[in-house]
Amino acid sequence: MSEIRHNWTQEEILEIYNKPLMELLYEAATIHRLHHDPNTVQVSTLLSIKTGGCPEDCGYCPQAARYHTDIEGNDLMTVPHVKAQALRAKAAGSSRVCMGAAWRNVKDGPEFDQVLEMVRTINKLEMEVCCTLGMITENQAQRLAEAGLYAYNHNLDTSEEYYKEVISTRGFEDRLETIDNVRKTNVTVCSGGIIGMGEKVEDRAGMLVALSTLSPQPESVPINALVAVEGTPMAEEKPVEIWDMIRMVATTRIVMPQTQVRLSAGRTQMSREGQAMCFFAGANSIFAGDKLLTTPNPDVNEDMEMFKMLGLNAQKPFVKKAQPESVDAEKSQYKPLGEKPKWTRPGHSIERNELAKEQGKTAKIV
Ligand code: SAM
Ligand code: DTB
Ligand code: SF4
Repeated sequence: MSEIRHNWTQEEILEIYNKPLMELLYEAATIHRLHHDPNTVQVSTLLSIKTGGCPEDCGYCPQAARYHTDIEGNDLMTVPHVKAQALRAKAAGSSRVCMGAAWRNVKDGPEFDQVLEMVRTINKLEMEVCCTLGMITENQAQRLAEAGLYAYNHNLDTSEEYYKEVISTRGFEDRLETIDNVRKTNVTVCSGGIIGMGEKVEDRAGMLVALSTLSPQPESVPINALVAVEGTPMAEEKPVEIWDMIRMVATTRIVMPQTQVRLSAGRTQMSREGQAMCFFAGANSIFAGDKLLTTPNPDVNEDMEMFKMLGLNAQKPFVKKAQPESVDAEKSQYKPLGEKPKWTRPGHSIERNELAKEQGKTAKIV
């Protein structure tokens, strides 16, 4: 029951997902207890260091420039600003800061150098540092690792089949390649996805096949419920049922026993009872702070109350893996290569994305 398997099939995963709920919960909770302290939850704070204006067409994302959403775009944050936010997050009980940038991929140059400085700064505050910056090369992953990065988030988002219905500006294989580049360093991998985008249960299982057959499996797997934002192609998607979230969390726990399963976007729509069932089913990390990247998240005090009520404790930093060292910029052994990798650009047409783009154009003219 406690072995790590890298050969899960879609049929096996579907069978787990569709079990009678009580059996699914019992199995997931049992595996959870074999590998983790069930009363400890890792808490991360998200920080959008570069918001909006993204060239990609991800159908779920309010930061894609082509859709007309209400978010306020920003240039890259300064290092002192990031440091101040990290200190706030630490004081509020977070052990990790996850910095997100609305980029397709990382480009070598002053902005990436600034991100590397943010990584060094937060690591020196004795906090785990995570980045989610889009696609990266092996050299860029090495430079992030050398700066003291603890984790890199790069979601597969859904199954390889359904990916084509969500994004046309990059391919599923690009995502796998970036994860592979991160794996060549000592940075841990955080990769998961979103449910509630109109996908079938088979796609949820397909995504879990793709993640669980990675070797090693990702150290962290975020399960997001779609936050349907007005102006995006998925604005009209119905909210995810809590039962789907519980089943997805439990199935993830069973196929990836050692992973930290992160109950991610969508918590504002979930009751405390619903979240408690997710923790019972094996979720053992959350994003805290009243904002995710651009959309709301439960208030920090509410989460603290929930932790108290459920008897949960926030995980200390670096208990799963030692703190990486931060090498200063002047002492770096990796030079930027200025590569221009040929990430794919399938460019096929996705009807709902095209429609939202057209509506976006009209909204911008008016
Ligand atoms: N641009 C980078 C990338 O795409 O990898 C990093 C930032 S991106 C916003 C990080 C992740 O946020 C996406 O992969 C997606 O899984 C999640 N996300 C974005 N919009 C979301 C939404 N509306 N609801 C749920 N999750 C969302
Ligand atoms: C992840 O899987 N979820 C987080 C984090 N990784 C970067 C982001 C959720 C974003 C939700 C929409 C928004 O706030 O813009
Ligand atoms: Fe850009 Fe990332 Fe949003 Fe896609 S998910 S539009 S790559 S910020």
